Amino acid sequence: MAKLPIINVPDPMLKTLSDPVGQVDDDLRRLMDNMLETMYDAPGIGLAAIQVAVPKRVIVLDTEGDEETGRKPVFLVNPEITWESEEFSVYNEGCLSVPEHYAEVERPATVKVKYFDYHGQQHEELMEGLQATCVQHEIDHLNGVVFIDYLSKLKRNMIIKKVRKATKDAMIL
Ligand code: GNR
Ligand code: NI
Repeated sequence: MAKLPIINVPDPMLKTLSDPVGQVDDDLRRLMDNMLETMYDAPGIGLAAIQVAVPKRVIVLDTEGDEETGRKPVFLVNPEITWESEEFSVYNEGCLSVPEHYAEVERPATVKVKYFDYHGQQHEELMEGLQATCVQHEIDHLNGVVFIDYLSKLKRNMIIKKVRKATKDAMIL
């Protein structure tokens, strides 16, 4: 497995509409393994392929596991939300492509998600709580949307400016 570099805002790649995957093969599984290692290393609870500069509709999630009790990775290929609750929940979200900035985002509390797994098997599953928030955040990435897009233009521009500066400073060090 290999750790991949994560791109940050305002990289225009993060605005890309990612392409559906044609088939789940060994090359795709290698990408998913590398994404999982990258996510655990960050550390994060979700990662979309576009965050490692690959415009494919692939997500990895692990909102439950930890090092002690064991990892619970979930791989989602071509995920689609087929139902969402009328009830909303608010979560203070962060993003590995927007390091060190957090903001409250309101999303449907429960969603039903149809997807193909690591072996190309199809599933349709109800997700709630943090997993529901996270899967919606990741599907947004596949559609070129980052959580700061839900904030005011003023807040978004301020965050982008700070991340850009921090990214630049990190390159000099
Ligand atoms: O690690 C992450 N934590 C998180 C917290 C609240 C809502 C969404 C997330 S996803 C984020 C990792 C990431 O950037 N995925 O795209
Ligand atoms: Ni993110």
